[in-house]
Amino acid sequence: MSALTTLSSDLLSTFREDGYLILRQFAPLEMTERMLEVARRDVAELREPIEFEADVQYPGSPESLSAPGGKTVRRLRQALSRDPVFQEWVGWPPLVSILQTLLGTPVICPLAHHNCVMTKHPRFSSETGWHRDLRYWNFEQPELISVWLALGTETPENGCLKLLPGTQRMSFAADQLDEKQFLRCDHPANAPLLETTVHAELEPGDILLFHAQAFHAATRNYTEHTKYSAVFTFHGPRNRPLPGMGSARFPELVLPVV
Ligand SMILES: O=C(O)CCC(=O)C(=O)O
Repeated sequence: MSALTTLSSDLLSTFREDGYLILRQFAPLEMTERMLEVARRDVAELREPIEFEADVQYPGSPESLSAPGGKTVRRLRQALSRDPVFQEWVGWPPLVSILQTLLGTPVICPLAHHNCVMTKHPRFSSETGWHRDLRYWNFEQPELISVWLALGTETPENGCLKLLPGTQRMSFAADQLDEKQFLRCDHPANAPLLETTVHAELEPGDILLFHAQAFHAATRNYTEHTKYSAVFTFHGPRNRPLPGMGSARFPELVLPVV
């Protein structure tokens, strides 16, 4: 099977309309299996840098690093520094070609955001509320796209990502969000929007592209098996992190044009 390398105008319109797009059987399984192997090794060895479930203190998180389950990994950070397979993935020509269509050339991968393998473990995973990734990012423009690659099956039972289509184009009143910029589920104005929830169910090798302004969330993992996903973010040539801010604390990878 050869990978999709160009986005049809229909797929492009879908992304622009909904703020997300799923491309099935996109990444070679041989590559996803190598990523999975590295992720399992690094979780087993607790190879830093790691974000633990206890660090985020979301509903379901262990209370502290020393509590039961405290050392449950949520995110293997800095994936690009863990193994060449991640560089192979972000520079993989079919992926870069699609990102070029969406973002222009060259495509740039910030090392400060995502650049990780997200893991969701059966016993100690947490609930991620509805949020936009841009709430804590600092760029000149909001135009960034994350690519979520399933390394295993992702379903509502194991905490797949959920999205609210079209929210990348919407504005929200301050009181629709809580103090941490999560969408308030008890706010009457948010109720109709929450009914539009879409679950991004994925199989290994499927990718979900989503805009940094698209609201998304996920539940904990209710199955017996850990879920693994490789996640990277990209922007185009006319966007830059704001100097002195968190998004500029790491360099960025400029991808060769394909
Ligand atoms: O898998 C999850 O719990 C959600 C992760 C997420 O939304 C994020 O890292 O921005």
